Amino acid sequence: NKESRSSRGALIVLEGLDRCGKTTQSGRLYKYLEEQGHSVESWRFPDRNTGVGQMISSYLANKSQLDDHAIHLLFSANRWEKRSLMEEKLKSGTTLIVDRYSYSGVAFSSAKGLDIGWCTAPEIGLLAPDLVVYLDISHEKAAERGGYGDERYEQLEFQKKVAGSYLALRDSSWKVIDATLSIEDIEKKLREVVLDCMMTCHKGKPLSQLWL
Ligand code: 2DT
Repeated sequence: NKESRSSRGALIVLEGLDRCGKTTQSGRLYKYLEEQGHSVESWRFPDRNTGVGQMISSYLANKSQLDDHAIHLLFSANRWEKRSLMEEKLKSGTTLIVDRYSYSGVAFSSAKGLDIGWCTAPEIGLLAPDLVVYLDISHEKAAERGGYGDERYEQLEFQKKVAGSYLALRDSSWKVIDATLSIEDIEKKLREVVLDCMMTCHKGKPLSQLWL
């Protein structure tokens, strides 16, 4: 109907340590929402398909070296290059499920020792998520799941630091879900918070900007 066409989609972000189940849950959520007849897309950052994304991908695979600040700015640029499309999609009524976003940017770079204020600066003005879901798991439990690949950040000690950075970034608006629950239980909790958020956006909650 006309009303649902003119209402906007929701910007849903999933965050958490490597192996916390973000990708599995984004996929299941996407499938569910689509089956329910919603207009929905599944996104992820880094988006490795762009030119900037290819530089990031090569860095993560240890095929190139970059200064910590430089790679931070590339991750940020990778979000900026998708910003207008993101806004267009949301305004035209499409809900976006995004696997990692600005918080990964700040958490991973500040885990290397970069100043948090410096890390957030280039992120100012990106679209603010309507919902951030944090899939909560300790770095030890995540590592027990195995399947850490060979990418640069997939190491126990570093993931421990990232967990600390996420903890510093979390605020009361984040929905924290215990990532050690069964896939089905997590999925159920996720659906609840997401449908609730989509309803608020549908009712006219305005889009806002990050870190302002
Ligand atoms: P995936 O394994 O999820 O593809 O992530 N990262 C990600 C950053 O350091 N900064 C960022 O801004 C983003 C979005 C997290 C690849 C790795 O890149 C890290 C893991």
